[in-house]
Amino acid sequence: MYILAHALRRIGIDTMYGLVGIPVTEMAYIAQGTGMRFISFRHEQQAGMAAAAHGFVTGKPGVFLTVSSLGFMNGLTSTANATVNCYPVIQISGSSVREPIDLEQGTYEGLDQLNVAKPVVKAAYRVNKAEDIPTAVVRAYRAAISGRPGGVYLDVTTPALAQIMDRAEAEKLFFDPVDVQPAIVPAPEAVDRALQLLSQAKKPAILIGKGAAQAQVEDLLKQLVEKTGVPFYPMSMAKGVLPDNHPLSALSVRSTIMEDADVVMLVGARLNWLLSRGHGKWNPDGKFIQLEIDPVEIDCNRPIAAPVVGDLRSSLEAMLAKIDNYKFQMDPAWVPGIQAESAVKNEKFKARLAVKTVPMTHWSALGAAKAVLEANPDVILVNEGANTLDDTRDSIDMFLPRHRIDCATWAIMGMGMGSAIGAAVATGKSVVAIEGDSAFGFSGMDFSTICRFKLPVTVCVFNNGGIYNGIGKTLYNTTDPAPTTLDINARYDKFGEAFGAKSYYVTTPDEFQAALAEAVASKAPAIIDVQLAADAGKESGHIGYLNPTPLIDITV
Ligand code: ADP
Ligand code: TZD
Ligand code: MG
Repeated sequence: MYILAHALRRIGIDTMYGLVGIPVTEMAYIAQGTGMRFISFRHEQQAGMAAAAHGFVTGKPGVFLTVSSLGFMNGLTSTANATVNCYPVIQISGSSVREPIDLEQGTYEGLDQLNVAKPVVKAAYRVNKAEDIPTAVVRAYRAAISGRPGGVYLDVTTPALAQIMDRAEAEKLFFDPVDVQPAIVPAPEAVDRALQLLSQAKKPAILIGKGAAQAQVEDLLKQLVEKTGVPFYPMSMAKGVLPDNHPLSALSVRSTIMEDADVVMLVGARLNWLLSRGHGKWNPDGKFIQLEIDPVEIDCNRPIAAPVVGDLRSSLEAMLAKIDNYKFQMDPAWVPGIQAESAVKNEKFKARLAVKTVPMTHWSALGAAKAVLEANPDVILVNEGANTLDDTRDSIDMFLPRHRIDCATWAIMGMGMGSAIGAAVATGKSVVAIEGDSAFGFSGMDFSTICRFKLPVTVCVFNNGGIYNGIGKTLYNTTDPAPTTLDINARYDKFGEAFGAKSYYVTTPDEFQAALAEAVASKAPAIIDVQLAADAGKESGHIGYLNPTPLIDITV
């Protein structure tokens, strides 16, 4: 265990998230003994979400520790989610003695964890003896962070954890790995091909994804956008890479970009379901440039005319170095058109948020939140739900990179408390989590972790009484609540009382704004029950079209 803790410290890990028990309890104490922070959770999934947020905001792997069998499985959902989202994460789990697991002899918490993990993580390793721990930690670190980042599983068996070694012998095993995140420099001809296409475009656009946020290339993107004058559209977690109020932001005119742009340059963004996989509204004659680290991503949905495979820093540097060799031929009406359309849309949106509807809708509540969050641009915003997600993303402008964390590529509920904790611990900054009442339910108990560690996190629960809303109809002759119905009268603020945090119950936009401003200023744990109308919100928020069939009223 000492070897594991020291190997992690040696590679720069200063925080471990986790939930202890046999066989890793002492591991957590020992980690603390090396000067590492150990943030202990109520559920492993949240420890994993915290590690993921830590990875996203710092660019270094977030590490979390779980016990064997179910603890491991609870955590694995987060490691899988990290892999899908390209967040660098290392899940370290204790596991039982191997022999009785392999013979299925019914050992304590026996599970072949390595093989369960393998299909859903970027890489998985098992350490059976203490001598291998330093190498295993370095391999896990490299796997998490190099190339396309992802979730890595490190299985540490009980014998390896328990093994005692001579200290001097153990010290000889440690080493400092060289160049753990090597630059991947794009081919010069790929860079020229991309610049050629971008410069000849009449209606070009740059689409920024969360890969760009993670790669911390905001300085280079700013140069590229401002030098070329090409408008940009940020994906949800790329909001703030360049400020949302930048004159070249096309945030409000996504459809125009999709339908009219002739060349779109994807920067750390995938053409996945979030972008209709390149079909639907997209201009069928439009061409794509893709700056991407993983060569296998290219062409996965639409042919990519100019792939630039490399790490974003190297690729953007290479493009900027050659950009003056190219004459940009953008249609002079393209950007003014986008700006004029944006101005109209922004005005409409502003008017919608200004209406102080009571009982509150998502919009009237967000009008209040917007005032506070935009006055505190350095607050990190965590956001999940359906309507609560979509409407918050559309309402709250971001001005700084890596300040928005949400349910992302898998659209999962249950990232809220963990992500808020990871973001607050990793950065020391204040966090506001805007949560649907259903979304909050998945991770709510880890609000107590926010309180135990006295983190500057304010949780706002948008209570409309259900999944999508609180007016789910009971279609058949049952006395049970509708499948989407939760509790419109629930008082989520009582969590604050239970765990010693500031708590507020608000029913009007003005009350919400005052409470949120006070809670953020306090830099202490706080929870606000934001009482919405039960009919606020529609099925599946903005993605109702993905439901296989509309909700129909058939009595059988
Ligand atoms: P979004 O959901 O914001 O569109 P995605 O998660 O779909 O973003 O895409 C992020 C992409 O960025 C992934 O394909 C990933 O491989 C890529 N990526 C991550 N880090 C880097 C990097 N340092 N350099 C280049 N590409 C990167
Ligand atoms: N389970 C998991 C792990 N992820 C999911 N995405 C879902 C279930 C299904 N789901 C959604 O896609 S959104 C959502 C669920 C349960 C909750 C929406 O309700 P909410 O937000 O209260 O969080 P609104 O504001 O009422 O829409
Ligand atoms: Mg709800």
